[in-house]
Amino acid sequence: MKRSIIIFIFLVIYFSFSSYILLAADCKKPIMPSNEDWVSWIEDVKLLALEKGISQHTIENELNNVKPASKILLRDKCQVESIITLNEYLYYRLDKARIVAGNNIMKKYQTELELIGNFFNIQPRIIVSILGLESYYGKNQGTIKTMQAVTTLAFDRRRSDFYKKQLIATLRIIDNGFSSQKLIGSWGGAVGMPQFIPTTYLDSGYDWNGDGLIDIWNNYEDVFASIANYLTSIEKNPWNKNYTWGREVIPPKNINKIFNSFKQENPKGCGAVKSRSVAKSLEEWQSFGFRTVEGGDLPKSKNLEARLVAPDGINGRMFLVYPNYKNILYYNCSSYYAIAIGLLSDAFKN
Ligand SMILES: [Ca+2]
Repeated sequence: MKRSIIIFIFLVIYFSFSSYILLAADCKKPIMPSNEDWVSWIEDVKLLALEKGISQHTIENELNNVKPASKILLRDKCQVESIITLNEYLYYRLDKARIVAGNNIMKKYQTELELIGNFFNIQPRIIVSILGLESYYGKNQGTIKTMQAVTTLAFDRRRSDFYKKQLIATLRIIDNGFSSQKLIGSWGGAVGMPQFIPTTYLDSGYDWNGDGLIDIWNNYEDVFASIANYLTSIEKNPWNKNYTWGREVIPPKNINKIFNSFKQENPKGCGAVKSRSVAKSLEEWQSFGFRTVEGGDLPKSKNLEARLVAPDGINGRMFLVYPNYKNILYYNCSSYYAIAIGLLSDAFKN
């Protein structure tokens, strides 16, 4: 008996320590590639870039001198997956200063935002909300050279297609005439005020002021138009300006009994897309007993389908989200993120 208790205690201690060691090992100073490994890998990248139509000039200029950066690997490996509630997440994102700054942007660029909103068929407050969360309206764009970020991450995740695509896209942006010295952003390779990854910049960047450059680092008009272009050009899910993103709701008292019946069967897409419930009309949600946060009836929109989102489970805050919400998830597939974008955009109205 005593012996088994001792063994049990030993195992508990052993496993707690070994998991701690595993966790810490990921976060230790990263092992950098040898010069030989790096140079031989760069030669492969050069061949790939040539194949993809990047000019010899850009390839030589950019890839001959690029070196991996340990601080980028350290950030990549040491991302803390903290578990926080929706309210904790929102506390740092829906702060008063951010709402005031957003309202100022809305006022300052009212004419441009109206034109861009009408052209792309999207509400300006959604565009400004994205800008507010991505980079605090352009203030926090990152200071890492994108070429170095994507090359380091493409090497470290050699089997990852994602960063190899970002590396080729970065070379293409430079090839198109953008100075690589000015091409800076986050350690993860996101650039400019909207924090686009390089492939998104190429696909959705928009030169609104017509000066021949898609400047998402300095020019607000290009930034607004690029965000609008991205959110409204998602295949099979056009943005509908007649509707908003969704709304917070109060569930009925019997939510425990009916909650599971709303789950999608065999859902497809990224995590937050899958975690939305099945679609029902607002009338149906009303008949189940869902009400607005003020306790009133849900709006009577016959053609609008809504899905229930409960990011903190049955005891947390709940939302009925409309089809536009899915487009926000394309920007960043996180329920917390999309809800924060929606609520921040609502705050601008007042
Ligand atoms: Ca421009």
